[in-house]
Amino acid sequence: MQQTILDLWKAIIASKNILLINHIRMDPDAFGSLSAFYYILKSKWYQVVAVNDMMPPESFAFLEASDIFQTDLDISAFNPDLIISFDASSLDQLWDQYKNNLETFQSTDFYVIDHHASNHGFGQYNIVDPEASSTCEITLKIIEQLGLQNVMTPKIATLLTAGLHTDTNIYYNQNTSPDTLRAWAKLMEYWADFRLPMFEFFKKKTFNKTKLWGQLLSNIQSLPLHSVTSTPFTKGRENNEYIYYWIISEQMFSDTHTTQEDASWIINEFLANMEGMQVCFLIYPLPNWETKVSMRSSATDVSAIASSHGWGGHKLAAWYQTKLSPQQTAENLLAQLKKEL
Ligand SMILES: [Mn+2]
Repeated sequence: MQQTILDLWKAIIASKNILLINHIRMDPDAFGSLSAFYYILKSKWYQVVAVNDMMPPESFAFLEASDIFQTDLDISAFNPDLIISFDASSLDQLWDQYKNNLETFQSTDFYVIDHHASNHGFGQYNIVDPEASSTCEITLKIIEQLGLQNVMTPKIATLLTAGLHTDTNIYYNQNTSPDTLRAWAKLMEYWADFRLPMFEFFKKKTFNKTKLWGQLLSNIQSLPLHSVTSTPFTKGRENNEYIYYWIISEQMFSDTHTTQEDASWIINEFLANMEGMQVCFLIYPLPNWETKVSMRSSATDVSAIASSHGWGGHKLAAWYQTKLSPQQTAENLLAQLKKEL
């Protein structure tokens, strides 16, 4: 990997036009790693452009880098000498920008920077480290290895913290390593405004969202599993494993002037942290009249349940959609879970 990073630098020095790309429906890691590298290259006077099929979501605007992205660039006219991809784990994730410019991609030096274990190295050159928490962590490593610290700014450091924070769920999930924390410490030393992305992506609550969450909190449903024989130690909490769930109705969204986006985080914030949680799920209606189910578990393989409905996810976090009503979906899922648990 070290050699590939040095080769990347040689390719950068030899280039006039550099094209940066990241995965479709970009997340803060894809956004932060690409834009941090964009500003590093810009400060060295390179001709750099960033492309994606979609502009970044409105919720990234506070990072003040969204305007570097273009969705309708004529890539062959730009005629890049070097293409660098950020946080994409396969070619599919580069979507139409890749499909519509196959010839350019295949005839240009193409570097892939990523941290997904499923990435088999789809670039001509690959800087892929599955041990890294995030592509932002790898990007910082590249910047330091190439001795580019002198062009680091607080803005670039802040962009990199966005990917570290979100891909580790604020240094909580299993992506978090001692190297991740060292990277965070370095970004603090570069004067990253590290609290800003933390607030915007995790802590911020709007008034309407708080009203919706209030309705949900007071309506939490629980179903005890596996009754444990009463002993002096378990007395009063014989049922120590539960299914916890919420069903959100269309009415709740309209009463509180909220949308699906306001609901999605509550499962991580509350249901997933309930004491004795074996499985938990959140069910809500989508604008297309379908119903979305989001599941978490402490050990049960919920991705198997999701794939039985034609969807997927990870062992402990999975999701699916159905055409049934939220109420009917909940009844079916509870019946399915009771059979499995
Ligand atoms: Mn990532």
